[in-house]
Amino acid sequence: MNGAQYIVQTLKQQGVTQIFGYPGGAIMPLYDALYDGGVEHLLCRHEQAAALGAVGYARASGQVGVCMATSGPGATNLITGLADAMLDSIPVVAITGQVPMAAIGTDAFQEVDVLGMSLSCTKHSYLVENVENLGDIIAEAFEVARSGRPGPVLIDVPKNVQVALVEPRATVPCTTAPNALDEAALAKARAMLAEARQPILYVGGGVGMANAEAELRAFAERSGIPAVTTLKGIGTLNPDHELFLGMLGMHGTKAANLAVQQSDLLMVVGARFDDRVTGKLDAFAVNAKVIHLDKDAAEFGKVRQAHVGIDAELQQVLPRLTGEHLAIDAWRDQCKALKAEHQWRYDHPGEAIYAPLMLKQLSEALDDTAMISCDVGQHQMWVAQHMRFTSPRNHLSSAGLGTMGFGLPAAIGAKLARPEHESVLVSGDGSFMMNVQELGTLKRAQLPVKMVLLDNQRLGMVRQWQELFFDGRFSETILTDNPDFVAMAAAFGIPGETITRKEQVQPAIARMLQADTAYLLHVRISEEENVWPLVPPGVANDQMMESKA
Ligand SMILES: Cc1ncc(C[n+]2csc(CCOP(=O)(O)OP(=O)(O)O)c2C)c(N)n1
Repeated sequence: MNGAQYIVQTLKQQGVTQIFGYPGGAIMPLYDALYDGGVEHLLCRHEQAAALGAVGYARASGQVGVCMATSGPGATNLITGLADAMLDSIPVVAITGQVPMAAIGTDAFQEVDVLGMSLSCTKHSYLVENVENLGDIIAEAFEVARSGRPGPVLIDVPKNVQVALVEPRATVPCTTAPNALDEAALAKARAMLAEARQPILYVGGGVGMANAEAELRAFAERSGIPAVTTLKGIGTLNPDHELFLGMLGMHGTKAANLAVQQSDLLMVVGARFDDRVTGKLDAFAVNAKVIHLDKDAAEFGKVRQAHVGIDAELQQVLPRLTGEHLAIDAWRDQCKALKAEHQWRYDHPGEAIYAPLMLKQLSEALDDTAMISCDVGQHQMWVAQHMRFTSPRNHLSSAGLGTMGFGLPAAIGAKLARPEHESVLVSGDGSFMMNVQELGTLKRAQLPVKMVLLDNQRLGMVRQWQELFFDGRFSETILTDNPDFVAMAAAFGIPGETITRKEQVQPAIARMLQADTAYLLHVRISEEENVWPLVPPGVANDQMMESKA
């Protein structure tokens, strides 16, 4: 067999059943091997969407997502998706074709140094120089992508390696052993928990990535510590629990931010003190000691000093942390009171559609297995605030990179990962246009992805900041020249409708969910609506703005 066939064989050995990609000159041998190679390949309409499709697939399934592209522009188009996967710790393997080894360094047609370009946005990158190494490199790449703190890995395969003949050999199974638990650190963490009067459990995306939701929920139940999550941690904890205070940070709940600010101990699990979480760092939870649990020890002290950092598998360490219900009744009552005092309000005057209420109604119309992908902006924050998630695998949001254009390809990837579950996109009119060509991919794959497009004819989140912090100078954020979105969907054979008034919302959601095809629900909303609350730049998280005044 040749190198390209060897790649397909090794991918199958890794359990790969779905690839997202786009062909071109330097990867033609691999596409030839895929022709009857027995692995599904979805032709996307842009390599960025192929990478983000793989991200969506990985996020929804917990498996490694796989994407591929040709050299040069195909490879550079993948880069945004890899950076997205890097910042959100998503396991992805990307395979790029490269010009033949002999041509590397000659400015050959469609030659770019994708390995060099990828180094800062992948966990690891390989250039395969010898066909003999292909199998081992691919096996290792999958292990690197999914082990420890997951992330993207790039394998660049020159064309001559793809066509070279090879005698396949069994790949050496590559597994990494977990670290031994640091018993002294554990004992210190237990003592800190026992002493704390106002502890908060601060949960990030790392818990879901480690499949440690059950252990985390058991710990939260046992200890009775009030809890908050990051954007990526949404779904990890029981959303209906009386001690769950919601998301913290810039657009977090008031209850979450106030409780965190008053806490004397932050137990941080699989989170990284992102600046969207902390706001003004030196004013963030100033009286709190920190216990930090993470699979990536580089996070300890990176942004906020930890009193104890434990680098361990979360599934192992969480059950060993505390056996008892902490004696913090007064604090629990205080947190419950904060939660009761700062409930969301959905009473909104007028006939126009109020996006937070609409998203709450959408959430109520879906069951707990539905996967919601979103784009970036106001609608993304409204999804995080007003939709209910019981698993982090159901909330696909580009948290770290904030990649506009993420939503549609991610929703496609999610639907392929879990065809039995509803895949719903919530997008904004700006973001939707960033990967709108993927309507063609939807059509090709005939996937019943449901799309809710919240159209405020603005780059809403930027408009909001211009209104609040740039004296209302709306520089390049007005999109009154948007296309007719329903007609555009129709051009791809996708039915849809536009709604503009509150009373149309629930029947339209029902029609969308009843459709057995893809569907576009185009929702006109006011351009003046803002996301509240908001921690303005440069202040502490307890200084949240709740309105323009
Ligand atoms: C690729 C990319 N370019 C620019 C931005 C900056 N940005 C963040 S939110 C936003 C506006 C998004 O507008 P839209 O998709 O309509 O959503 P809305 O905020 O109106 O809900 C922009 C331009 C980004 N996050 N990603």
